[in-house]
Amino acid sequence: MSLPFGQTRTRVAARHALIAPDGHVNSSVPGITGATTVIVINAAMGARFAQVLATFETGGRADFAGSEVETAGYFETGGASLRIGTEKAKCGPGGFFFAPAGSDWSITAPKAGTRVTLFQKIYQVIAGLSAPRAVIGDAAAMKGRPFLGDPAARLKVLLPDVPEFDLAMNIFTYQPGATLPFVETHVMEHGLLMLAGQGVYRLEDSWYPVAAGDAIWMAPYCPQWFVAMGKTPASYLYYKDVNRAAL
Ligand code: UGY
Ligand code: MN
Repeated sequence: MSLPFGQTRTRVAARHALIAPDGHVNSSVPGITGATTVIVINAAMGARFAQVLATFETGGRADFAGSEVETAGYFETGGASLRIGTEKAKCGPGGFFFAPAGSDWSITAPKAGTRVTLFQKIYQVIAGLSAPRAVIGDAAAMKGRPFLGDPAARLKVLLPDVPEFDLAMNIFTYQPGATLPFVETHVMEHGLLMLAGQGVYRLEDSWYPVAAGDAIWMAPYCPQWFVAMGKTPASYLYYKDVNRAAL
């Protein structure tokens, strides 16, 4: 559905943002070729991480050398070959990975139209703690657990929740009418991609209709709440920073 002339659902506020796909503009990102790449969230917005959406053409690829940056990735559609260090796998829709800081990784031989979301941040080292391991998995094969006892709101925790990992990547799926049980306010920051369905997201004191394709940034302590609406389940992928000291 086309929007009225001069309108967008996108809103960029000081401590949260809704980025609707109608406003996407591509950037060249070093390491990614043969793809349209949108830097949906990054430090220029006020975030402490980056959320990048890459849509690959046939023959496109991503090649990243080891650095202080760690990457969590999720294949929304399509498929490709993935390599992290010496580990190799084929990823299809629902495939995900974590490439630790210091590891080189690549995505090659994508099917045309493969959509991958990358969350990238600088790894926060803790002296004496070993580095997190590489992870490759398939969210499509995971069931999800009821969130705080509600079977209508199910959470898939994709990465190990152990002190070595300073980021989490999860998928939340809500039946129509299901909600986050309360308005959350927390130190963790979020980057979010709506994968399916629709609903209303509360961000601070604003309520936004959201649908598949929308992205959201929530700064630390941004009050947040969601209700799924419509006739099909709503699902979102999200990032958060975890497991680090208060001071
Ligand atoms: O993990 C979370 O903080 C999650 N419950 N937040 C959210 O879905 N906005
Ligand atoms: Mn939250």
